[in-house]
Amino acid sequence: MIERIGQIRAEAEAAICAAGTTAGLEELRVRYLGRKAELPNLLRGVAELDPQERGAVGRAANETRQALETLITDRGAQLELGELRERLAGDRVDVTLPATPPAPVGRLHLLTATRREIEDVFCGLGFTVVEGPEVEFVHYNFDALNHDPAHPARARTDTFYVEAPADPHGGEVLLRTHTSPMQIRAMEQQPPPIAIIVPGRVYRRDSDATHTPQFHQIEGLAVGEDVTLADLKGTLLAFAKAIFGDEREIRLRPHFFPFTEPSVEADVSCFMCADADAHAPRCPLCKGTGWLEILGSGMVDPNVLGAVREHGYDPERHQGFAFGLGVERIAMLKHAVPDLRLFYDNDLRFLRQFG
Ligand code: 2NL
Repeated sequence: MIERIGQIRAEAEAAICAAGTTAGLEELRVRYLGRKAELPNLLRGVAELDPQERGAVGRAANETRQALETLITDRGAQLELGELRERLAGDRVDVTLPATPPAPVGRLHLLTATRREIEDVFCGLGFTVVEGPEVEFVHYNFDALNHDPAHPARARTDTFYVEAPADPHGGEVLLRTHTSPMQIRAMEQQPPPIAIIVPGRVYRRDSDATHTPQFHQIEGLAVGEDVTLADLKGTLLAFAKAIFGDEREIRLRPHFFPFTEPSVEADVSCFMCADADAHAPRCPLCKGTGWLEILGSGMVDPNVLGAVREHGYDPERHQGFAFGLGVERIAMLKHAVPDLRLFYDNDLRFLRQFG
């Protein structure tokens, strides 16, 4: 019987060492140590053996069972590790591969791309971007900006008024006609020095080939103790070069705005004639003048600073410049878009040409 136990042990050891998978190993465990296996059966029968034989057989069988259990546990750990490694190698996911099918990414609308381009230029010059409400109080949209109550822009025929809860300033509520109201709000929140731009939608009662009731503006404001008209000119020149090309020049022409004094309109030298043949006929973009109007600007009127006096702006001590531009106008000039309404038709044949 001792001999038989030795045979079982030798056979089982060889089989366990040769097992190639955890499943195969489990079968061996059942075959050699399971309830119906020979060795456990033998162990159960030890009590019936001759007393002389009992001790030696019982010891040999027990030892063998323990040895085989240890062997199975060790081999099992080895096989499990190997199988885990194999699974990990096989299941590896390359997260840098493109998704399938490739996700359609679309493109930015030309107005969005232009707005972002302009924002980048002014951020590079040290301005911060701030945004504000499109539904405004007359106080922020007109009064604080030195707009005379009789100014035509305030008329029912020019501006969208809104039925809304009473304005704490006692005035009416409207769709903002420019983004300057947010500049007043920003000055209320931040003492000088300040340098911000405010992009956003604005609304006017206008509708023809060159006007839509809603369009996009970017206004800029820089106020400190020594911000001058020269700073305005340098800022606008840097802007014009960044958007229209490094060869561009600008010129300022006197103008009038209620919120600036002096006020100027800024022109950029025409990039179409500059790049064209010197003998070309009258330039279709600048109509032969050599200049393109790009925006309105000026030195902030002291009355505007007076409206935010309680927030640290002293018209005797502080001064600065402001400007306002139409995003549509800049995009039309830069990309020779012939009609403003193309921006809003959502015709993909137009939109796909950009971005
Ligand atoms: C245009 C050009 C302009 C401003 C906007 C402004 C804002 C503050 C103070 C002073 Cl808070 N000015 N904005 C200045 C000049 C021109 O817009 O063509 N507007 C109709």
